[in-house]
Amino acid sequence: KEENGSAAGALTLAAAGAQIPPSIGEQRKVALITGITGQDGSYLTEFLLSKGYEVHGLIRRSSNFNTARLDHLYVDPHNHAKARMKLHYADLSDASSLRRWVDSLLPDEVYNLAAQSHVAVSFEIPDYTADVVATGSLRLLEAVKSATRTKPSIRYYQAGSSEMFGSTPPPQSETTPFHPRSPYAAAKCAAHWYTVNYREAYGLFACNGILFNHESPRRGENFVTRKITRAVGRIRVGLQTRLFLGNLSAARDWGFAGDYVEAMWLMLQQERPGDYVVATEESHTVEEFLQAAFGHAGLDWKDHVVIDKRYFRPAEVDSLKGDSSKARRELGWKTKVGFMELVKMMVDQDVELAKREKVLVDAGYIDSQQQP
Ligand code: NDP
Ligand code: GDR
Repeated sequence: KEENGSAAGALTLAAAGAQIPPSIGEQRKVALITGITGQDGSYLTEFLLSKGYEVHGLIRRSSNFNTARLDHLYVDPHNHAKARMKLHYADLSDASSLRRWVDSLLPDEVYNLAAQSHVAVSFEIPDYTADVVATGSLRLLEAVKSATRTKPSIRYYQAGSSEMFGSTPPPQSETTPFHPRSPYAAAKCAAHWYTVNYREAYGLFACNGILFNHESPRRGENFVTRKITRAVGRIRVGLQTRLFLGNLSAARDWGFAGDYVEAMWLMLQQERPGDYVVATEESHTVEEFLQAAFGHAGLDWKDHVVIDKRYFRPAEVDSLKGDSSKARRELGWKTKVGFMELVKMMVDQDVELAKREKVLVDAGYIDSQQQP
């Protein structure tokens, strides 16, 4: 993979699998995704490519390549005939970059997934979190609004979060009041209302997905589920003994990310725009996740977990459990992967990953890595 020197200054990738041509007389749909290098961005890209879309992703500059979750989709950038995924540099903090790509691509659908998405980190960098999550969404909405003068049919998806419900008790639905408990959640509330406002004020086809936690083997390693399954893998092969965690009594409604990106797309295929809760409607504590993950690997979590105050948050969200009846009824969406299946999928993959790490550690190529 290398940076190409084309005028667009973009990396060009394409689905490794089959080329899906548009039907005769039909134009290929174009999607623009912010946050394409993240967990959801990679699943959404796979999903849209499988539907025959041309996918453009906005990535931010990094001193390291940050496209690891997309590498399996990579095709030589010179293979223009097959390139259906293209990456461009932009940043949610840079309005001009957003406007440039929206204007030049005039996409059919815009998915705003980019965010400083870590709740605990948002207490450390509140100003930056607000700039990217709240004002960044506003910048993108402005770019889309402006582009609708040329192409009125552009549709916009905003990645909202169950964190917006915060301390409001479950079950949480579209009509449940928000009570955010972190700078991240407050910023997501602002983005939510900007999106509603642009729909009401300018008639924009704009939807808020209020997604509950969704995980996968591609989940960032400092979110609690993946932190646990990475530790299980390493403990299983002897690379780690202890796992430091914070509050084990918080309850979350955990689903599979691969299922949730379909709901994003379905929202943009409706006749009218709306806001939808997407959840499994089942809730488990962090301790239950631990029990399930360690148990699946034949381990006892109590032998390894150490409570570390550092991982407690200044304000916690105690209990989340969604009511996604509107999404089931109007979108025909339902979750496919259940809690135990999700835990097993993540543990199995992380045990395999740890086995590969162990080979490199034993050969002296890498140090036994510490947990994030
Ligand atoms: P990730 O943290 O995995 O991905 C976030 C993405 O945003 C990455 O591609 C990241 O780029 C990008 N990004 C961060 N800052 C900027 C910036 N300033 N400009 C441009 N891009 C930026 O998140 P997920 O995939 O898990 O979540 C996707 C979205 O859904 C987020 O908005 C998140 O807040 C929201 N959400 C997630 C839920 C979940 O359970 N996963 C639940 C509800 C909402 P880089 O790779 O360079 O870091
Ligand atoms: P969350 O996910 O805050 O729900 O936000 P996270 O996995 O970070 O925390 C879930 C719960 O686990 C507790 N916890 C720990 N969390 C982390 N990260 N690390 C620990 O060591 C640890 N120990 C206990 C937390 O206190 C919390 O209660 C995720 C993100 O993806 C958001 O972007 C998204 O909007 C919401 O889900 C829905």
